[in-house]
Amino acid sequence: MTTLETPRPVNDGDPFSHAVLENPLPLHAELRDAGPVVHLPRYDVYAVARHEQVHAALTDWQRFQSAAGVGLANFRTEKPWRSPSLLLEADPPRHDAPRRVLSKVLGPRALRRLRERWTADAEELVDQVLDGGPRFDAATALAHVFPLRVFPDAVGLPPAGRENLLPYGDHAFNAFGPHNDLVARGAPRVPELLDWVGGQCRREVLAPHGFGADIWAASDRGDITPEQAPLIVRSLLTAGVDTTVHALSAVLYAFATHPDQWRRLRDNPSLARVAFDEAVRWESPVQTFFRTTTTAVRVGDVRIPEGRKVLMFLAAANRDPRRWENPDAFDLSRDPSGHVGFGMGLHQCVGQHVARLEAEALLTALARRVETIDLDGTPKRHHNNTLRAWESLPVKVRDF
Ligand code: HEM
Ligand code: OVM
Repeated sequence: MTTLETPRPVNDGDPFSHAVLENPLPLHAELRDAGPVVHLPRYDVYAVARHEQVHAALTDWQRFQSAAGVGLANFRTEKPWRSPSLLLEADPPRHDAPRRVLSKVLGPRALRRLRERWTADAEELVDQVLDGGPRFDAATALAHVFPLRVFPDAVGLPPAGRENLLPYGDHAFNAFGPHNDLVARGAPRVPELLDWVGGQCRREVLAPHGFGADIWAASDRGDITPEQAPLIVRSLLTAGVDTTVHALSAVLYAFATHPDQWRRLRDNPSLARVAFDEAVRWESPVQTFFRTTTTAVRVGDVRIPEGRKVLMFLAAANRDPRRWENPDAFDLSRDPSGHVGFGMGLHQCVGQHVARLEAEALLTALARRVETIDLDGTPKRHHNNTLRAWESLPVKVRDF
């Protein structure tokens, strides 16, 4: 052996263990500090955790592909648990048409029609919850409820079976990780959930107006094929619920632990959107995604061979002190743009305007009625291989 070889940084940790899912911050710091890229022998994958390298991988779809899956499973050699997403798990040119259609369907014009209704729905929900008294669970009473009140209606789903949406999404996000106990626990319901979700994507089942109908209309125009339409609807049902639920929990937790920032939002409700993006940076409801190298790639001094999985730590990049001043502070006066909580580049979240509108509606409604919001007991994490989530967030508010 020559002594001239640069040692490849290694980390023995398991990003998907319960200890790390409970508190991933120490592992994130270790990975960032170990170097621009770190090998994880536990899964034989490469990890990037600094903002610079995460951003670079996200925007280099030619060398860091998605079509081999954005989870640990390599679709070149392993059968996916469901047919791959036409958006998330596709590369150009196949990614292009579905992406164009969904960007339009979820774009500013479509959302303008929803704003008034979602604002009224948020006010009604906040009134209902506050009528029950000043103590409640902000996760189960608000964050878990609001997206389910507004989003399935906007898609045009029938009422029956909506209780399947969160379990389906939870499993889908677990399935990006290794086959650990979290995946095993979800597995028994997979056939039933796939069946139900598949059924909801059919044209006859969807309301005549809504995101679902708009996707089918795009197939009438020939922008996508009729075979693609149901899978694009499926993307909404997979990615559109758990993400916003946990992002709303994140922003509520942030405010419950930063009373000075709540005060600022109350004084200036137009900060609601910045507050939400800052919470997405700070908490990163979607913690990680993988890519697969299409060629040998050099990152720093390390050569990643072709066909290898690279784990991108969005959450670690979003708190990288090399990129952010005082990264651990939840601070409405910072400019959070450039965070990678919604990804970056070609696959950057196509539903981010939907998420921001939900957050703006709920935060504005809360700011109108709630003077102070404090933790009222110990919050409890929900563990998921990809999502950072709360199962319970007991709070006490002062209403006025
Ligand atoms: C893509 C996060 C809400 C639909 C993504 C990606 C991230 C993300 C990180 C990039 C994936 C990649 O690069 O491989 C989030 C977060 C949300 C959120 C944190 C809430 C705060 C939503 C909503 C919808 C949605 C509400 C649907 C209405 C999608 C879809 C993609 C995507 C379809 C794939 C886009 C593509 O590959 O071109 N999201 N998302 N997301 N998101 Fe979201
Ligand atoms: C999809 C999708 C997109 C983003 C996230 C996601 C489960 C799924 O297109 O199915 O997570």
